[in-house]
Amino acid sequence: MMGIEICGKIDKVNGKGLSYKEFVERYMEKNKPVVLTGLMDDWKACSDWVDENGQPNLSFFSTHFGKSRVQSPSFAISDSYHKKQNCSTKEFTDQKRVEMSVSEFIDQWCKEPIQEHGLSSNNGLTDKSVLYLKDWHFVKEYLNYTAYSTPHFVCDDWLNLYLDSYRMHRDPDSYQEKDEISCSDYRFVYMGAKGSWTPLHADVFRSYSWSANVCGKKQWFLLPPSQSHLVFDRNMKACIYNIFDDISEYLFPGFKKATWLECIQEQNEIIFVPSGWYHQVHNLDDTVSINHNWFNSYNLCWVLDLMLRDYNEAKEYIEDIRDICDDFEGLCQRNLAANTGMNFYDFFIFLARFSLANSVVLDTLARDAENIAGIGSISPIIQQLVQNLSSIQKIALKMKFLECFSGDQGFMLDLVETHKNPKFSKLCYSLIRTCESIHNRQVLSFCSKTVATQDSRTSIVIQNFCDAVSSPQDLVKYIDTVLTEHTSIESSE
Ligand SMILES: O=C(O)CCC(=O)C(=O)O
Repeated sequence: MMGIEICGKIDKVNGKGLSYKEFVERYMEKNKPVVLTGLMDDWKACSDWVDENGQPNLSFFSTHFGKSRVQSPSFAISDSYHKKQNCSTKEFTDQKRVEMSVSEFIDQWCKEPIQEHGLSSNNGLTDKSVLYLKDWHFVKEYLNYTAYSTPHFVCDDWLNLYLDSYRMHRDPDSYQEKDEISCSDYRFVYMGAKGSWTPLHADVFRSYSWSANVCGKKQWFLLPPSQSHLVFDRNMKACIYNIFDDISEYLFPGFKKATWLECIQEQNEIIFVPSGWYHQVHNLDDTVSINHNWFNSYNLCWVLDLMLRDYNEAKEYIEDIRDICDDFEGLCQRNLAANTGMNFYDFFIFLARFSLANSVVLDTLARDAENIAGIGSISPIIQQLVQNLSSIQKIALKMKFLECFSGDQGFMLDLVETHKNPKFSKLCYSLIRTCESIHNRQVLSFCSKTVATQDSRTSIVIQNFCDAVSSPQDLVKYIDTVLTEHTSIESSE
């Protein structure tokens, strides 16, 4: 491959022969990519969205989902491999996006069949435009059409689970109704003709992602996080946009030293992209894929690290107006939310609500362990809830020292109020279902009554604590109380 050094391939493993524990130990915990096969057999998307010739069933999309409004970046296909250009440093930019309906997107796609990988009659210097439909919130838009089921390997997804009940960030000044879908979750459908591509990037929140090819083929180039500095310029500000551009050695002195993993992802294969791996992706065929971003106890520290970095950058940027600013910290938090998708307060509220959900479910299961015993051991679920809480506690400990939590922030999470809210019950149910799916146990029927009715027993941990959590320090203490309570239940049995 021109210009870059490929040093290896990515493991391809049949998911049917892999246990969840093996997936965690070999890939999730080690932050190592893998391609999983054999996990999409019963997906409706794999029949409905693919025609008899194995091509994307575009008329099915037009007929059933044609009215959806979507974002589609457009660009010259020759950008992807062949055109020499001087725009290799598009910091903070993505491909230019145009809003259109799915029907319009498909009409355009059908009008412009693409030639071989950008190799056109004039030496690849074609300016033919290829549209790529990205970040379509398909699941949120079509709740009654179950196109696929998330494989259990990748379902411990705190981000989407939380967003099914709450919003991550709502800025009252800039809030718009249309944000409702666009900020609603991180579950997407991508559709692009052969030659469409995604520039080099690491994922939002430094989350994990998984991407499943329902139709078509993708080529991935991945760079381990230990080498991410090599794709930044000498000031560590701008990131390379397209690794196949003619990259200036003066501007990007490290780039030549980068060693990449390459992978061809075939139809019906799912790639797991770990946290902080920079990657560039090319559609080698007309392709439809499903893509989720997510985080959990294994990569939560990546999310905080990114936020700390982005926060320091946001602060540095406006340092010279600190003295004339009424609420400098507030402005930093607003800028952080605008650039990163959430600020420290949003992240903290998320951690606090999620801890409360874990503690309520833990409390219910631990107390009902005897009744549930008939269905087999629930200890893997209990262990997971304890692990979730411990990982949040570690993050809260690091957040204790942040400037934004030093004074009276004027916000708090009322535990009793939160617990009474139906949104919170929904979060608890989803958490239980996730645990069931990961550990292959059925426990929902044993906990649903207590979760739904906010049985007083489930509030014991709350009652033993104070009523509200308003700082990371409180959250650390709250989790301590929950874990101590849990240990005492266990030892009394
Ligand atoms: O499929 C693509 O074009 C990009 C997907 C991607 O970047 C991701 O899953 O993180």
